[in-house]
Amino acid sequence: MKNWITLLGLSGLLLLTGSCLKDGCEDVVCLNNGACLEGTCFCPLGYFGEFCGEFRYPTKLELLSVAVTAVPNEKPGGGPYDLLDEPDLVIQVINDGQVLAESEVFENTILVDEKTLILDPPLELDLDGTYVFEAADYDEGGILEKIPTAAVFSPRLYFDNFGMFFQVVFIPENPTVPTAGVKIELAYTF
Ligand SMILES: [Ca+2]
Repeated sequence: MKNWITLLGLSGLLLLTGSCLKDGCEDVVCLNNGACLEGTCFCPLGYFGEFCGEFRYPTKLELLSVAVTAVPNEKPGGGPYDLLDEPDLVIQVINDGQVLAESEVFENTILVDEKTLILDPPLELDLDGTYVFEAADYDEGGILEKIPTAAVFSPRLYFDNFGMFFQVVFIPENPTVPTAGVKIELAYTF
């Protein structure tokens, strides 16, 4: 059965390739990285209209998850976060100084291991809001020591500059943060 499906997929691909030669796309220009098929433009997320020329912001934007893919080995001033073992990672979503969501404590995190805060239900974001995805080391007594990630997300600014993405990856530019990575997943409603 698996082979049969593969064959079907292959013949479908051949048909598509063949029809592209005379599919009415010669005079069609799809804007904003839209793709033409049989004379019709298929638009990337966020783009609409016959030729993908119209951009729309989502009417609803939801945060599904925040993954920390890496954190620095040392504090910005030098020295480890935990003297005896690995840092205990907590992931926070912060807006206007308020913690909107917080992960469990991932104890003795191996630094290269990806840890994910899943928002269930998803967290609705304000297009004009500014969100900080923070990592922290959890210490005895509930003390959180901030680990710089430089992951600041302003949806409207982001869309204005980069268009729509399903996934946003933050790579800090601050050289005092040797390695830190945060990856978020979003859901859009138009
Ligand atoms: Ca700790």
